[in-house]
Amino acid sequence: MDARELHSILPRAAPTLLIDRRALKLQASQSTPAAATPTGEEAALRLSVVIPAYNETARIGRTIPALLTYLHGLDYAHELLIVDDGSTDGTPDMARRLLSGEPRARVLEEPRNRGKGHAVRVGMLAAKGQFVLFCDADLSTLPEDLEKFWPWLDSGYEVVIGSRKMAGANVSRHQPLWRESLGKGFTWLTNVIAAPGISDVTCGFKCFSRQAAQTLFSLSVIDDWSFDAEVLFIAQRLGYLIKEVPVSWHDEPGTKVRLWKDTVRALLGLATIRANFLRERYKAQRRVTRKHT
Ligand SMILES: Nc1nc2c(ncn2[C@@H]2O[C@H](COP(=O)(O)OP(=O)(O)O)[C@@H](O)[C@H]2O)c(=O)[nH]1
Ligand SMILES: [Mg+2]
Repeated sequence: MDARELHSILPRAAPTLLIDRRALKLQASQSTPAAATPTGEEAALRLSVVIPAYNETARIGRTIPALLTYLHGLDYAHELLIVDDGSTDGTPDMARRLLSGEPRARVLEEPRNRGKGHAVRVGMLAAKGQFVLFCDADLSTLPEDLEKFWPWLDSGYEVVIGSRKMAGANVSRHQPLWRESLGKGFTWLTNVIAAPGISDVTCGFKCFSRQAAQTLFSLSVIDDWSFDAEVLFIAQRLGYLIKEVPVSWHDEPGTKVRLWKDTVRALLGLATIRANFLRERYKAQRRVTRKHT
């Protein structure tokens, strides 16, 4: 992409420094655990892909080979991390089999099931790439959509997230009605209670700079389905600019979300975010994000 093409997709506004006013309340004296400065091989590793996986034997037989095909076609160094979330169906063994002979793939195993948020956190903190993408094990959004993220990531946005709700998104197969409604309701509530201005809080396709991933996931504590809201809440409080990018979505049947249990948990999660904020649990070094240069 040449400079003119890049310019055409960047925001029209002049480059600005953005300071989240609420972030000013945060004390500069406390710093978050910083990412260790990457060296050598790690410095050359451009991308880490993190996949949380819970009882996914019925789906990863198709999705891991598809993901590998995409990754093998990349002309930059990358790694793949599958984080097994205490599966009882042999998911880690199957993942290891599918990844045998892949030098840059790892399977991390959690001893018990704790929820998607926990699995994503483990992967994000273990990742060594300059940018870290997490996506769902069913690849409802195809990894090819990452190509739409690069111009934003390369221009300085550190939190770039997929949206199924923006103009330009292509939902070729919807989630079941109850599941889609749950996501929409949760996004609405999150906008009101925690992180305003996000069109799709729960889309399982989000990419962070390594530094942002280390900071945000070190501070986050929620293990369940509401972890996205917490991470976005902290990101906004710390002044990270969040860029939403329309993505494609072809829903793969077999959601692991349970209607009542996960709805209650998600609501409790939003309450937890507010409570943690009041308790200054998300205190961190004040941050000023440059929009782009
Ligand atoms: N629902 C759920 N998903 C988990 C859990 N741990 C990891 N995951 C992964 O999180 C992703 C959630 O996707 P999915 O079950 O398709 O839910 P969807 O959001 O309804 O599409 C998948 O990669 C799961 O394997 C868990 O405890 N519950
Ligand atoms: Mg799914």
